[in-house]
Order: sequence, then structure tokens, then C-alpha cells
Amino acid sequence: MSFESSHIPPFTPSLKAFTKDEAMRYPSIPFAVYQIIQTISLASQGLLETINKGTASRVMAAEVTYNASGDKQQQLDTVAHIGFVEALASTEQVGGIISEEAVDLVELDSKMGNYIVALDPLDGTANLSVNAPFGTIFSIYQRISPLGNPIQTIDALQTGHKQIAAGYILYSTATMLVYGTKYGVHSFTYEPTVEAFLLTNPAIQFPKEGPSYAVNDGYFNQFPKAIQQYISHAREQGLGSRYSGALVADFHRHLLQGGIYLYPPTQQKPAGKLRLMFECNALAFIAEQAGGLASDGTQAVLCLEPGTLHQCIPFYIGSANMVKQLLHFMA
Ligand code: FBP
Repeated sequence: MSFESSHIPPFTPSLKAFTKDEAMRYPSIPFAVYQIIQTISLASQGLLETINKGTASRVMAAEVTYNASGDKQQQLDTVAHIGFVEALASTEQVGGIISEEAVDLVELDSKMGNYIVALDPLDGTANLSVNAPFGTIFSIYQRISPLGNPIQTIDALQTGHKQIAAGYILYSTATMLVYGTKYGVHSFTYEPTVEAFLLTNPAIQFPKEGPSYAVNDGYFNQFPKAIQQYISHAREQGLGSRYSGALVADFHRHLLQGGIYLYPPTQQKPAGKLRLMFECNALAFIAEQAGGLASDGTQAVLCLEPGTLHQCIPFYIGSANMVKQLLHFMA
């Protein structure tokens, strides 16, 4: 019995061909940045192979320690972290990496590497052991300290506006990679028959409105009044509630269909749960390049001055009109 249905439209560019062409069209983005995106895309395939090894991933998903933010760290978090670090080290372009799974800056080609990569190797880790979608999130910054000197934490603690590129990989029914630069946001789907990411949606525009919101409703009573009022209003407007347990999966739905994701402060997480440097900055950059918005409730995420590597913020991201309406409720 054959379910063969994959028909690749002719001339569908691969990520490699598309980024090569984009680098030629927009020389202000150094080709090294695209090499880093390419490297992350290849490493994600290695991670997916490990995860698709069924039993191994179930076992590895079960073993738990705790990371720098005090969150559960499954062995797969560490495996993913190490895999991406090793891959990025091979580029000789990256001076250092900051990662949700590492307390401090990880120095690579410290003196000659011109870029810093911020990484959430596995977003939605809790979804792994129940076979639900999860992701990898990345940001690319140019270092501040001069080449030739050891890279420093200040090179990593830059505002989101300073990102040169950002992206994510969504591991789900298909594996998709989405990246953004100041020249636009594009998505690619992994095509196993040619072992490459192929262009799916070029120049994505974030719909101004959408049919759904994503929030952990179980914390409703802990949310600030204004957030409760916004959620009640969204329900009255007939918006659907869709919460996957993986920020990347919810964000991807909203990027394509419109919608809003909220992770407000709660009693357990009075500063919010999501990490500014590893999750929020990257998705805020993509959202804004595509015409969406991202806020911590007081200001645009991309304007936030980071204080510490692992700081968390309240996070509201999605369709521009929906985020504006939420901020109106919060004002
Ligand atoms: P991890 O990066 O540790 O997975 O945390 C982020 C996250 O899993 C998001 O992907 C998701 O939206 C949220 O936390 C779920 O948190 P909660 O279970 O508290 O709703």
C-alpha cells in the first residue's frame, strides 16, 4: 500500500539556495549569518533522528535534573544543547553561545568568532514524553567586543533590536524552519526525499487578527485582573482557545492564521515563565519583521534591556491588533 503523495513543485528552492540568493541580494547581512542558520538546520536533523529513535527518546525524556532557571531539565535538553553547541563550534563563526541549558556564556571560537548565538535547544520539553510538538529557538547577534579579545557576557546581553537574524524549528507533523532578518520572514519544510529544507512560505505577513488565543487557562485565577478581563472578552468575541504546551507551535499557528499567545505573571512565576534571551527576543523579532507585535505588558520586547542571561518576562505576542487590544485592557 503506498501513501506516496509528496510532489515537490519544480524549482522549489532549498534553504541553502534561498539564503545564498538572499545574501547576494542584501549584502548588509554577512553570509556567515546564513551559514549559522544552515548549520542549525542540519543539527536539527541530527536531533530529530535521536528523538525518532522511539524508546531512546522515551527513556531520555524521563530522566530529570534542573536548569539555571530552576526548570525541569530532561536529558534530551542536554543532548540537544550539546548537539547544537558542537555544530556551531564547527562553523568557526561563533564566538560564544548562550543557552537555556547553560548557566553561563559558552565560549567557542572566543577571539575570532564574530557572532553570538542565543539558543533554546528544546522548547516545549514537556511535550516530548507525550509525542506532542516541540521546537528549537535561536537568535544571532554580532559581537560588541573587538575581534581578537575573548568574548564576554556583554556581547550576549544585547537588546532584541540588535538581532541580525532569528528563527525557530518546529518538530511536528512536518519539521519546519522559519527564519527572519530585516528583509523578511520565510518558512521552509524538511523534505526527507531530498534531505533538505524546501521553501514553503516566502515573505510571511502576520495577519492583523486571528480566530484564537493561546494561554494556560488553568492559571486564570492567578492572572492580573486586566488579563482575566481580556481573556473573558476574547471568549465573548467567540475566539477559540488553542494551547499546545509548546510556545513555538502556538506562535507558528498565529504567524500563519493570526492569533495571540499570552504567558502572564502567575503566583509561581511572578516575573512570567519565558526567558527574554532564549525564547522571547527571537520570536518578537520574527513577529515584528512580519508585522506582528510582542510586549511584556509595559514595552516592546525588542526594547527591553536584558539584566541577566536567564531573566524571565511576562510575554504577549501575536497579531498586531490583538496585542494592541490586550495592551488597551492593561493600560
Ligand atoms: P521550556 O522551554 O522549558 O519548554 O518552557 C517553555 C514552555 O514549555 C513553552 O513552550 C510553553 O508555552 C510553556 O512553557 C508551557 O508552560 P506551562 O506548562 O506553565 O503552561
